[in-house]
Amino acid sequence: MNPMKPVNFLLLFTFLFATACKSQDNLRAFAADQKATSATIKLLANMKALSGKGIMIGHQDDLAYGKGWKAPAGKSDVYSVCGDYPAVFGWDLGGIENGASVNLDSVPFADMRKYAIEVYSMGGINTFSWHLNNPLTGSNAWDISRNDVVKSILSEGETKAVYIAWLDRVAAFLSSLKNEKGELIPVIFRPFHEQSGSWFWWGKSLCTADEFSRLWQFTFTYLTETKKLHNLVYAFSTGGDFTTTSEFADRYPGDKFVDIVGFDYYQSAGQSNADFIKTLNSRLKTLLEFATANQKIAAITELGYEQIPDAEWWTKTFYPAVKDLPVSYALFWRNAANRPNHYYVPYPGQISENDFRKLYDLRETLFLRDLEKIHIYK
Ligand code: BMA
Repeated sequence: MNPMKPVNFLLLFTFLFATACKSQDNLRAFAADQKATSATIKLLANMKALSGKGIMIGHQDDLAYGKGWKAPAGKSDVYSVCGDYPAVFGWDLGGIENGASVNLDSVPFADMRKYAIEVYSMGGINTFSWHLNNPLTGSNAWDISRNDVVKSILSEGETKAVYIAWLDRVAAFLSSLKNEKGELIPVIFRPFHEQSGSWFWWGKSLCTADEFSRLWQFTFTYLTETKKLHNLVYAFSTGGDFTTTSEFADRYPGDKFVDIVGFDYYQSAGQSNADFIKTLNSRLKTLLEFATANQKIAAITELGYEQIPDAEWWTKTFYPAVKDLPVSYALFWRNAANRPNHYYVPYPGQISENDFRKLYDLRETLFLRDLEKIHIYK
């Protein structure tokens, strides 16, 4: 544990000053939602200004459960290892569409709301993905038995009505995220992820690029205009299977509908560290080319090496792949409480625990305490 992690104050204050000098109007020009709340615009601007100064480290479901424990223990595996929380906290809305009280990974939505508000008040960032069920078959997100789901959402019919009712529930949840003054908390919304693969009903071989874009645009317009929800930062995230910017953007719905661009990438069992570094690094360079040209924030929206079977993975494999690149954040996937081999950050006693602390100690990796100093919503 090293609470004295070195911080480059000069850089932090320089960027804060730079951000403060730009008018809200200038900053707003780059937001997908032109009516985004000023705290949402500030979040975007600060994320942009931070990119290149340090990479924020995130963890899915960090406060809800971890290796061998489940709330209400009130723990965090990241905190147990390095004495600080992640900067970015991932949550998943899967199940909310049915009015369920817990999500697909058994996190009660009432707790998720509480955690997200807590994260905001500690100065951290929340990002929500949505493994939503299949609105045509009623089965789960992985049900790819029909290739006309997106098409039927876009037609005037029953599936569209079902999908709209689901969006209403998502909107109700996201609009319940308020601070103590009753103001909406800005959060990242990352729907329809990994659409470049074909394992979810919204995947590549299950709809055309045009249908996918229209689904995204419909969702965006419904949430912003019909539901008047203006606290969302929109993240478009593909799988890690592209090599060119045009492959990356195959299903990109357009600059007016997206704030963050990213992709999900995992080290697979049997993949060498060298290959992982090379592949992740080259995907990031392509992503950054696209992000720069389109003035978007770039992130690794999901990442990890299941069970981290390498004691020095953090500083010898992960960090070399991202070093010196202006990537905003990397979200490591969940430490499942109910699947013993499904974890992506160390817990006390795990073989990579010391190395994770070394990653934490690097000036260029940002955790919650670093964000506390920045005031990312101001
Ligand atoms: C997957 C796995 C599943 C989980 C899903 C949604 O990658 O972690 O166990 O249900 O994400 O969080």
